[in-house]
Amino acid sequence: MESKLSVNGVGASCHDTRAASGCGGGSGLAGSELPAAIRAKIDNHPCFSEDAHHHYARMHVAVAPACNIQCHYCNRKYDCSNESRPGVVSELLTPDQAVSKVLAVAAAIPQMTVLGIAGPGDPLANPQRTLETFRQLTEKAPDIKLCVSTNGLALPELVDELCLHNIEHVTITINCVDPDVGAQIYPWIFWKNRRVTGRKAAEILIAQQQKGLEMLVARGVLVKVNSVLIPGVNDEHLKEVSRVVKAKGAFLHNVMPLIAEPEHGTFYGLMGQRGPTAGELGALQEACAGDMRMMRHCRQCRADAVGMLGEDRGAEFTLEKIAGQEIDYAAAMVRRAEVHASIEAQRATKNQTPCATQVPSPRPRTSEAYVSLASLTRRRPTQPATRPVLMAVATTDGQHVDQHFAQARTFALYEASASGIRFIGERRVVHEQGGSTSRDDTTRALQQTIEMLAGCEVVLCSRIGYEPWGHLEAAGIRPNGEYAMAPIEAAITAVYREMVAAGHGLSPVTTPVLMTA
Ligand code: CLF
Ligand code: SF4
Repeated sequence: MESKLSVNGVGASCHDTRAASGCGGGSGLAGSELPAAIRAKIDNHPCFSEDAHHHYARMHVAVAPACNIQCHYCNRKYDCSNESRPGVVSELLTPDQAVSKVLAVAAAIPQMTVLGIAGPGDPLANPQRTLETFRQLTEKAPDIKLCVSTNGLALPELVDELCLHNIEHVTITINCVDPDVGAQIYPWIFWKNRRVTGRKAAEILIAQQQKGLEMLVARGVLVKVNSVLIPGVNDEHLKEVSRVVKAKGAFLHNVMPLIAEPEHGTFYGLMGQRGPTAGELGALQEACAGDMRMMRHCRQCRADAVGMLGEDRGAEFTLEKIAGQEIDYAAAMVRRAEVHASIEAQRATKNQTPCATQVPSPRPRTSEAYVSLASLTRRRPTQPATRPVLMAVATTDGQHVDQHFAQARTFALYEASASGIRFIGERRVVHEQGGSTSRDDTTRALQQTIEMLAGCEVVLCSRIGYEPWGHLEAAGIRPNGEYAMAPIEAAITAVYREMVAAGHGLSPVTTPVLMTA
């Protein structure tokens, strides 16, 4: 269910760069306060530990095409948006193909520690394909954590089998605990060989989700609950959801913004249901945080995503590219263990560094939780400068990444480096055509925009179409829609850090100034 690279829509949750010292899962509890057994489970899981996502990668394999329910925010031609965002359809893999791909990625990207199955439909509505993939990987790649994300309808019946495959991390999308709310989100479910609609459908789904949650917790599995925030439908209600799932032992709550655009062809998209504003999302996350540990670094990634969160290296590992590769996984495991040990040594060193990189407690409010490079620099004035990166931001309010690339006429320019973030000014594009929407004029306007962005390495926007994405990349500018609605400074900080991690000639990832977690 995690979907693919943004073609139409992107939505990203707030990015909380604050860190519990060590390996806290999200806001609400420092890692050092967690029992050792739980720390061991989340230490290198990039979704369950905010800190880990700076160091470790995940990958998804799209082996699960079918779904057993209908969500009003889903159109089956896109991947499941319970834990993802709409995009182009994933390359569907057989379990054998998926396993080959996982081994190839694990050998090439030793930091990849987690394999998730999250779509493009519901993994547990495709139990044979999902479980066969897990079964093979348990045997062939025992050093990879296995993770699954589900709508929960089929969960209780499969909990024991999931545990057989050592699955220690499960995500359940729970948008409501009240069937009257559920009836506004789910038109039907497929249950015991028949279609059930309306309130009854929601009642069954909710009961199955809650039962599955309880069963997993009883077996020591860490459960993350994802909730899609749908203004006017479940916004107030999600506080109650948070309270209920926390009481039942869920580890983490991830409130994600609804993405609903008419071009997605979803019920909500077509009826004009809006998604939340950044303020609404932040306020709800903050309200829920009183009750529960919150995830704020979700990137709503694709069902076939590969790499660090927010990064997608899937194109390097297509079936065509991995065909015929013979992976010596025993050798790869040795190499992977060395890389992991080195990462852990770096993390240990960082955690011993006196307070320079630590975020003061008590935990700041959401709007203050973004630790800017600049603020870190103030605490480490001797940090050496490195090559600056120019980033353009499509923004309407000068504070958030909130504008579609195609609608932006003015871009705010920022320079990011290890020394901090600096606002440079604005660049404005004046399109020469007279407002025509002909293909030639649209292409010319795009070229003018790209010329205007000369010198920029990254352009941040809330959404971007497939075609401009390709043109920007061809011009050497990296489009980034991962931080829709996020505060600009937080988004730039995160992107810069990802570039460092990916090796773009910037300061090494060990640079203390960037280690905000
Ligand atoms: Fe994948 Fe999900 Fe496992 Fe992570 S993603 S199945 S828990 S390994 Fe992570 Fe991606 Fe957000 Fe999901 S950033 S969409 S929360
Ligand atoms: Fe779509 Fe909902 Fe099924 Fe996911 S669970 S594939 S969002 S209908």
